[in-house]
Amino acid sequence: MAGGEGDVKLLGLRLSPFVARVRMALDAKDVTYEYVEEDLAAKSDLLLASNPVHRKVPVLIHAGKPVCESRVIMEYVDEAWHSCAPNLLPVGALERAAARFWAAYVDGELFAAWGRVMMAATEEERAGRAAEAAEMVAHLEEAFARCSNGGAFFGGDAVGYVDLVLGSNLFWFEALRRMFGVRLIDERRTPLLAAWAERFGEAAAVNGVVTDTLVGMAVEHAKKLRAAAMTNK
Ligand SMILES: N[C@@H](CCC(=O)N[C@@H](CS)C(=O)NCC(=O)O)C(=O)O
Repeated sequence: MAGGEGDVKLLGLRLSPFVARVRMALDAKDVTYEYVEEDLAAKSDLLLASNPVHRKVPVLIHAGKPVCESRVIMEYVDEAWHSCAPNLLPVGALERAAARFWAAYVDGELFAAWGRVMMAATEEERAGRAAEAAEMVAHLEEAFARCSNGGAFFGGDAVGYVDLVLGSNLFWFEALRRMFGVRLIDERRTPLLAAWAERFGEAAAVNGVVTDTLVGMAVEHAKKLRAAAMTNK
């Protein structure tokens, strides 16, 4: 194990972007860990005891101590395995602040926005919601130009914090494209992000976590969520 700092366990859910980013962060730093898939309809005692406040995945358990909330976990992984390349957060204080800002923007705004695209009841409603999400993605296109400094990733030459936070949503974006033909990142409107998404998909830490099978699972899950929402109307 890289870092040699004791046992690492991750409580997760394959379809969760919050979990996927943590898995990719651990893989990027070559940290060996045990992955435990949770059933959110019957949460394990370990999950409830480890995250009694939110009762959500992911939870990282390192040497018996839990760390909750995906972005907190990523920062923890970066610090606990600081000697293992790559650094997830940039080195400079201003660059770190920018990375945290954009990661919070993805989670606080874009995540809910693409969820609304997925759950729209009519094509007209979906078009409006897709336009809202596209505006957010346009901000991220500008952020990429600034943060990447001409490099391949938000983090520069290597996949970093913002790459993993945004990139962990990409398999859901692909599910939206397959289901509804909605392209949140597209070559015409957001050419930098379109090229970035290609590179991100090829990065070693991403392969194995985000797969075509996972996109298929996301499509099936989205269909179930939509059916449940229609029945509850
Ligand atoms: N802000 C949290 C969000 C985690 C989250 O929403 N996890 C969902 C799965 S995608 C969950 O565990 N939900 C269980 C529940 O709501 O009961 C993070 O970044 O870790």
